[in-house]
Amino acid sequence: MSQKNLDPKNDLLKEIEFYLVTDSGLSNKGTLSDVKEAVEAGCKIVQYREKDKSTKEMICEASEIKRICGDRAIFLVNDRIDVALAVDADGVHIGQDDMPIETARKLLGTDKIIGLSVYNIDEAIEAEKSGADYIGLGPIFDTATKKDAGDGIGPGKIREVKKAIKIPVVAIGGINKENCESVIQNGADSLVAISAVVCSDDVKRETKIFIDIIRGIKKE
Ligand code: TZP
Ligand code: MG
Repeated sequence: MSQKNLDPKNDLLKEIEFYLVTDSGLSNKGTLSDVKEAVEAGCKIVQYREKDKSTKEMICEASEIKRICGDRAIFLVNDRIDVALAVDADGVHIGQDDMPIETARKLLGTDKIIGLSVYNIDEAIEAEKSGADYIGLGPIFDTATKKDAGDGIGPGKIREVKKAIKIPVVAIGGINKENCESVIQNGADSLVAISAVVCSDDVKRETKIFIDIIRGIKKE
């Protein structure tokens, strides 16, 4: 599936700065409010990550998120390919223990975006080979948000992974306003900061700050 590198999806995903991943457990004002505020702030990609709700509730919420994203942001669903298909999301984000990429691709088709979580270079190379449109690399720093994420790999690993693959690299895990510069300076195309954004009392303000920092560094 190396023709994916020529796909316009690749360019689109490289233009993204701040990537919102929802977390209803950590959220201060709720998932829908977080999505709305982040998209209003200029966030161009949203991943609906929900671990505690029924399929029925997820389909309902995912439809709302899709509506809020509209033409302004790409909308992906974490893990649940069935939910992504049910609401015709733009794609999915899956992990190493989820459905193999090739199977997910068969279900979703070539137009949909598939992102894969990876922890190291070998998994990143394998992700690209199997047709992932982008990788989520991390945790970059230690994080309490995902209990089984493992130890932070450090921002220097982003540079090594970037050299090894062509698909976009989204950095995730323990990223905040203080350490995000090093993440972009090491070559990440975009970054996720869950707790740093959804725990705040002003998701719009925090998202804007991240976008400004990332844009500033990318322009340097
Ligand atoms: N995958 C790897 S680390 C992580 C996920 C979902 C959690 C990131 O959350 P935070 O709060 O930005 O550290
Ligand atoms: Mg997963």
